[in-house]
Amino acid sequence: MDEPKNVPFDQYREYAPDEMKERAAAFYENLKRRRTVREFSDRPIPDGVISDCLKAAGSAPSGANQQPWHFVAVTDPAVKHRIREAAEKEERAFYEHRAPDAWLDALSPLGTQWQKPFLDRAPCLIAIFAQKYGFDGEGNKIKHYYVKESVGIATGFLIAALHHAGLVSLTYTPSPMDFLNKILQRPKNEKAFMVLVAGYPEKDVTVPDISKKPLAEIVTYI
Ligand code: IYR
Repeated sequence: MDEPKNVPFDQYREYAPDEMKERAAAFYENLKRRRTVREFSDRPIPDGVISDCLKAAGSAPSGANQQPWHFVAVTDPAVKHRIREAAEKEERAFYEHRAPDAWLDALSPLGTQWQKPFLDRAPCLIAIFAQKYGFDGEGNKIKHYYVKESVGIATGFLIAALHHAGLVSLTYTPSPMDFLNKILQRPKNEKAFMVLVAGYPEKDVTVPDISKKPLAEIVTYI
């Protein structure tokens, strides 16, 4: 067992209460402008932006700091197209056969359909993989803890980072997503968690007229 080694937490910054209030409010004001967008421009993302957003994602907390994630940033049009073809095959089966009516009803305000042109058009598809287990130096399997929670948090950081940079994203989850391992050559210990589509919104894009639950509905103070 490694002995724990602690170092001073120099990066911590305390803010005076007024500044704290201001920051908390400003962060919310910024984050609430984020919207999921389904129509993307084909404008490329400036160099280095996706890498910095991925660094932000990789800074997320994780079970036992195992960082059980892998991100594949796809900008190659040929690879994006293969993803589109494989995803649309699953989506078509979902919309035309597999989805129960109740699920289709729940989706109707979003106006989704099996065609996914954004998979070709958006400049970057970030495939996020969850590592169900890892390996030690000798190639033995290592159990990973709280994998979904960890990858979910990292994905949240990534969505917030993209928004902060002035890009939009779409949390896209075709089901099943096994085709991503094949196309992106990811190993068996990794399971696709989500595709985060990233880029600029299409010109004059519209978004569904939906709202978030009020605080009173989502919070209990005791
Ligand atoms: N994966 C399908 C269906 C879908 C499911 C949910 I839950 C959504 O919030 C949106 C879509 C699709 O992307 O069309």
